Amino acid sequence: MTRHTLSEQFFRDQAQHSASGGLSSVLNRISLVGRMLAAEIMRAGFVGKLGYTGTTNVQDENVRALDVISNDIVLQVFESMPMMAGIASEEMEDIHLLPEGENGKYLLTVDPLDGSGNVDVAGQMGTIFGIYRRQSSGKATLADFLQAGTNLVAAGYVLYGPCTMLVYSAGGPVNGFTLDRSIGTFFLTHPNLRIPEGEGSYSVNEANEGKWDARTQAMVRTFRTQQTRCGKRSARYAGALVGDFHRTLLKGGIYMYPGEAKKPEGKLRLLYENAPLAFVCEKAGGAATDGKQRILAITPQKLHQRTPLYIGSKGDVEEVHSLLHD
Ligand code: FBP
Repeated sequence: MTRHTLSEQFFRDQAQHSASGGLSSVLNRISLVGRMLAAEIMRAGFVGKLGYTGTTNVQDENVRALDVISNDIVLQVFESMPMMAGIASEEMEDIHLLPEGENGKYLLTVDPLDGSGNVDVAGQMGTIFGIYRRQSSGKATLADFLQAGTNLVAAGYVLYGPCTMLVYSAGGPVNGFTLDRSIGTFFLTHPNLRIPEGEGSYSVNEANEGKWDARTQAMVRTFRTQQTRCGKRSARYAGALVGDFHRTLLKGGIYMYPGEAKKPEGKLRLLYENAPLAFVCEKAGGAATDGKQRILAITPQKLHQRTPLYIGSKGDVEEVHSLLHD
């Protein structure tokens, strides 16, 4: 098998999808974040980094040591990058402007460690990222970050599991790279990923059933009792959005995080979880909505805005819509 490296793919992206040299450098830094975080996760158990810090973040969630470490790694890697103007992170209340990035043309939205609840059970986790071009000049402001996902120039994720993978699109096909830890290099292993139709699992936290409205309960029951267009299908739930989405991307099916009667916006964040994965899913031939509209068409009003998420095979997302609204 020809072993294309990430760098070689960047140059292909540049040629095919007018990804400028700056974007390739940004993606290269994302791969550095992935390599550094993979190493931190692997040794966390040896250095007492599996637990909590005793603090809570802007999401009012208990913060784990690795949440802080992963956010710090993102800041370190991009701190001295002149083409990056600023970062919006799940772990930071406000946008973070980069000292060297006054004239930078890119913005990074990131969930540094998605699924961090899996830290102490050696479960899957991930880093989710989106890259935007600034729409203004001068010092970046919050308004620069509040862009719809249709403006994304690149997006993807790093998956930390039995292997470490980087999956992204720079506007063209979705390509998956696997880290060869022995030499610290990502190699192309999953070229031009396309999400299968008519097969695969459904993925939702069914323990939340009592919190959903009646239509949502009935819709999920249709999947559970195998009465959907695909008939027999398994339930799978990794407890980490990146892990559940990656399986859905490769095997087909759907991941759902519905809104709840008391929390209609649901749990997952638009800017640095739902929109980047929706970008990847659509580039692979799938669909992603909030149960009504395309995730990518939603312009965020707030940095940490949440939306329900239905993401996966186009036919499954369409079936969810008809079960919820017809
Ligand atoms: P964070 O870990 O970054 O907060 O992400 C939220 C998340 O952990 C997703 O990765 C996962 O899919 C979901 O929450 C699980 O939520 P729940 O435990 O309510 O099913």
